[in-house]
Amino acid sequence: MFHLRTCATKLRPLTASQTVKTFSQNKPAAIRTFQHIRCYSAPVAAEPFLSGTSSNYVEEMYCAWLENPKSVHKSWDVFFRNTNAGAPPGTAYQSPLSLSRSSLATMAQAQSLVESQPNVDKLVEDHLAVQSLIRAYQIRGHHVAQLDPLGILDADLDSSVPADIISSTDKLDLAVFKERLGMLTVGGFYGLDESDLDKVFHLPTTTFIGGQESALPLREIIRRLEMAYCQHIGVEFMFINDLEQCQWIRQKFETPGIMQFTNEEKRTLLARLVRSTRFEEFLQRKWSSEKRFGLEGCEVLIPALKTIIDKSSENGVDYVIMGMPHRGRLNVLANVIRKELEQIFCQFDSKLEAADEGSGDMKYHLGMYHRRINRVTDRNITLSLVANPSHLEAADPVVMGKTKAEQFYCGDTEGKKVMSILLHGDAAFAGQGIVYETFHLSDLPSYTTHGTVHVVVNNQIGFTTDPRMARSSPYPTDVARVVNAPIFHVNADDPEAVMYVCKVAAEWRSTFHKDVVVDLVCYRRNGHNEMDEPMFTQPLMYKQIRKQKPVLQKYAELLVSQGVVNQPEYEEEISKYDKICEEAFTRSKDEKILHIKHWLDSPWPGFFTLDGQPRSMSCPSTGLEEDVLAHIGNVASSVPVENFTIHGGLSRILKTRKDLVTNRTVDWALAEYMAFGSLLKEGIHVRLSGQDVERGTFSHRHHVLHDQNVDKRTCIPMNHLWPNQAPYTVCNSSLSEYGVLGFELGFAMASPNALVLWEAQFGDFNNMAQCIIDQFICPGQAKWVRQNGIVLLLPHGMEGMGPEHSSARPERFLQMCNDDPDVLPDLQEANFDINQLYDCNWIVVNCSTPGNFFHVLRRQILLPFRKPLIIFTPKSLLRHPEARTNFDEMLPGTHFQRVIPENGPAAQNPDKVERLLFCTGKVYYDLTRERKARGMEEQVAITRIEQLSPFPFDLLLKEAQKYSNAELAWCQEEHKNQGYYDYVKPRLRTTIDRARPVWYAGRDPAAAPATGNKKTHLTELQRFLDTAFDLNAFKKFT
Ligand SMILES: Cc1ncc(C[n+]2csc(CCOP(=O)(O)OP(=O)(O)O)c2C)c(N)n1
Repeated sequence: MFHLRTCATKLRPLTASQTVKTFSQNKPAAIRTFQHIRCYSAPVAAEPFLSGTSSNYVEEMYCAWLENPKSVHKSWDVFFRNTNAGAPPGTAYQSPLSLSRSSLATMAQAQSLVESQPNVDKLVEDHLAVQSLIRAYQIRGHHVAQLDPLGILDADLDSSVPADIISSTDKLDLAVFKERLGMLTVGGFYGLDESDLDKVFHLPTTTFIGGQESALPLREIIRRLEMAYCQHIGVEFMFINDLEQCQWIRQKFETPGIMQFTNEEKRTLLARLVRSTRFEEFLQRKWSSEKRFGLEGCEVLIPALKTIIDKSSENGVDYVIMGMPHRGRLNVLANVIRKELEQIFCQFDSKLEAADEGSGDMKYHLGMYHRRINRVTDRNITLSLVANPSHLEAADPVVMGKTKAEQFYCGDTEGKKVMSILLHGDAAFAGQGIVYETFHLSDLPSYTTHGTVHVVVNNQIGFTTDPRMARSSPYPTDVARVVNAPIFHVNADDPEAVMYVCKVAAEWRSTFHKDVVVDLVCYRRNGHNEMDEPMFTQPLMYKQIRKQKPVLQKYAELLVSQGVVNQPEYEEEISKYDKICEEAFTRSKDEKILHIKHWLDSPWPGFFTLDGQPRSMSCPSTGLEEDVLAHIGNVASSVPVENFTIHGGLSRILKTRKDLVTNRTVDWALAEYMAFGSLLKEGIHVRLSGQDVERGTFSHRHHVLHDQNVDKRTCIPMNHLWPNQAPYTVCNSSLSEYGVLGFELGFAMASPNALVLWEAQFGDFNNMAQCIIDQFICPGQAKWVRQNGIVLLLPHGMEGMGPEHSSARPERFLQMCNDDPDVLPDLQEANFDINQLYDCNWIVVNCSTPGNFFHVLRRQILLPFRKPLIIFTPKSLLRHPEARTNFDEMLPGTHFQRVIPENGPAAQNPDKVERLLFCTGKVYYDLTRERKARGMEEQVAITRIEQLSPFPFDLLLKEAQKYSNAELAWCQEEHKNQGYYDYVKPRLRTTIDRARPVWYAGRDPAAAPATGNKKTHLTELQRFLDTAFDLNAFKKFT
């Protein structure tokens, strides 16, 4: 309304034709998009009926009138002429008599202006009513669409028809229609009645139901609305707050006759349905008692996916990354990705031996990567299905991350070449929070993949649970509304409707680069898996399902009746595919060995040898030339752009950095800078993501500088290091751990030549991402033979900050390490340390010096293979004056130190040492301070284990042997049932062949990771330090 008033005066002096000229210059030709140009005069705006959505309608009328005064009803012509002639507010049009007494007076005043049209008020009202009706269908038509193929459930869990829709399921059955229309008239909602049905109404520009016609009888308007919104497609889109996008969707679904298919397309669709259906039938025949999570009841999924891929390929996409759950996965592998059938079939053979290292996974979890020609578009297309655990929806962010990475590496900044498709079950899509977390990444600059096509296999059941018990939202897809994604519900027993929405979904993605959802409302013909009895819990539904004709049969009959195919052709198509399956089955019997490698979803060409081995089994020095260190240090302590004002406090921080560089030392932040900066120089992309990582939770990092005078002007000095460096990405993430860690894991999957790091705000928040850690990072290589070099930075340390924010839970990571605590490896083996790394499932470190942190980050990339790296990072040590490293320890020839041995007075005279304390991380500084205070530097040696896993047996054996008279003790600041003790103790014992006991100095067992009381914290600290330095403490136990 604001615009109505402001624009009006400008237009007033113009004639209609003059105004038309001005207006049409602003109007794009292609789509009937509605501009935000409001061009009424103030008096018009003051008309009582011009409020809310009705103003749109009148505005459209006005535009039409401007273009051609005869194109609108006479009443409108009079109304607009009166308005432009300057009729005072409220007099150009008169509101209905019934409204108020005062309006009667106003009407009398204006009567002369509208004399030529005594029924103008009724006409305006009726037009407004029709516009409201059209809008009601656009907003709520999907509630009455016939979406359930079984006809027993309402897809929105609500059987009522919205009160403002004149729909009947009998499609304008006159009796029902009359009844409903009558109800509306009585309620006075529209003021329309049966006598209006044959009146002609001008159509607003916000509908496309007219096709070439600008006016239609009401009866036809309703019929067309029903055709567009209440058949087998339910379109949910009116929540989208972008007019162009809404117009686009309206045009796609409302235009009469838009859903047309050629006979060729219909035959292709039938052939795809044949493959989908017969594949499941074949598996059922051959392995009737094997679980396969068949697709029966949603066979249309295969042609649906193929349509999305064809259409996307046509629009320029050449790489599609997919994630999907169990349902129909084998079918997708066979018929969408085109995995060789014999490879799938031999997975059912329980006698096949596994050829690769690792423990493998169930056949319906494995991934796949395949490059082939898309036959429809004749273009190359790469399809990748990401391997996933049973944990539903957990792969969503992983797929997104991998997609983002693939886009990044091929410079696809708008998602035109690489896209993702995510499949979901209805129960999981509604129930799993990770879906929401993933949606919230979809539009963030450093995380967007420029639109994902989501396909929901909505079989209206989750294992045994009815949707009415499984969700509180009307549809399982409502979560997508948060990102303004349009949602296309479609009855999966209407294959052409499904193909149509899939085409539109793919076009939407390539037009707007935003997410879109296709909700395939279907059913599950069998139990949850093939062994399951669904009648126990869904008797009525399954009685109906038993009667349900399979979609292939229905569609074949339809095409035969239309003469598109004949019966023999159809049967020929079936036997052709059955033969393909049979032949593959025969070949599958020749397979003697099962290669999980054939199921790799992310190959890294060139990184390994042809047979998948590392190119070497050594790691070069991770040190750097002094000038490189100095250069990075100088950039890190400067602002590399002109006229950029940074905060005064930051200037001081940069000054401190500068002093460190001058003194040839690094603190933690500088060490990290040097590791990242040097890798960038070597062409390695570095990506650091997590909450507030740009500055760093502890305000130590400051990788993004903010101009204090110019809003949003930032500078990333790391990207100003070298002329041809790799790009550095540092991005504050959404407040999600599960989603963001999953995303970064996916990003790291795409290439071995990137250092991808996720930092938890505090280490304990890693448990919000537990599923990614437990299901992907820890066992990923064992299950799916794919390596991953993701780095987790987990701030950890008992600093009196309470039970939260203290522990990154090292015990959990260590408990999941795959090395044997009781077996001493062959320490004489060449490259023992590298072999150990190669064999482990992940590397767990806790560095006590910035230099070692620098080395381990660089080693992560210089290793000839990739393993996840878990780093417990410090908090107070970030600023600890002793936690510094001299450049000398970072020069060429230096390495990451798995163990930092005692190097003080005790090491000079090891025989005199009475106790050898082993520790890791920050407690080292407490121990050395205490030892010094007690003057025990000759009696107690302190050795730091920097790499906890794989356990440095070789180096620790040397330490133990060196201090042969000393008692051995493990000291940690964590509680006894936490931290590292349970991991370290048996391994230390194995190292020394159990010749000496390994004592414990640390906090007592506890339920919480740390006390909430500062005094207790300090008391506990002092108590375990006392134990560590009381040389009699363990005597009583011997
Ligand atoms: C996170 C998670 N919780 C529980 C399960 C166990 N589970 C496996 S399938 C399934 C039902 C899934 O229903 P839906 O998402 O509708 O897919 P459908 O099996 O019907 O295709 C459940 C609960 C699981 N796999 N993952």
